[in-house]
Amino acid sequence: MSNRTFTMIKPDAFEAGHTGSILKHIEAAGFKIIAMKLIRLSAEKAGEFYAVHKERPFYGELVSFMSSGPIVAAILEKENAVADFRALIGATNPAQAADGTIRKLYAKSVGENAIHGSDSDENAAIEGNFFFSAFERI
Ligand code: FUP
Repeated sequence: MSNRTFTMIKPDAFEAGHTGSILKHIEAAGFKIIAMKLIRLSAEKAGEFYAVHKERPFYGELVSFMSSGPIVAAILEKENAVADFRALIGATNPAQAADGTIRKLYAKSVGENAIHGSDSDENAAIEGNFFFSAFERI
């Protein structure tokens, strides 16, 4: 059972002023913040982060959206973190996200869907390491 996951509050949610509300949801669900930073990704860095989607038709839009404004990146800790966090954020497409999930509450569309959550323990570690060095986490 995993105990850490990685998240990003995406440019749409940050720009709309939902950062505080989203962090409140995350903490209320029992996740502890282990590391956190506010940054803006370059297109190059966003492309690197989403390299797994390189061949997908939405890759260009995804890279330009994710580098369009600031994001909040964080490592979160909780028992069963990866699966529980995926449940908390809801389906990729907010139209299909369950009531009360972060995407249902704050996401605009499948492309601009407010928040990221790692989909496996392996990716949680890779993604956390992409943003944070050892001295940046507690
Ligand atoms: P998720 O794991 O829920 O973030 O979803 P995916 O890994 O499948 O997709 C990563 C990101 O690509 C999504 F957050 C938004 C973008 N995307 C699209 O823009 N269009 C799609 O059809 C699917 C994903």
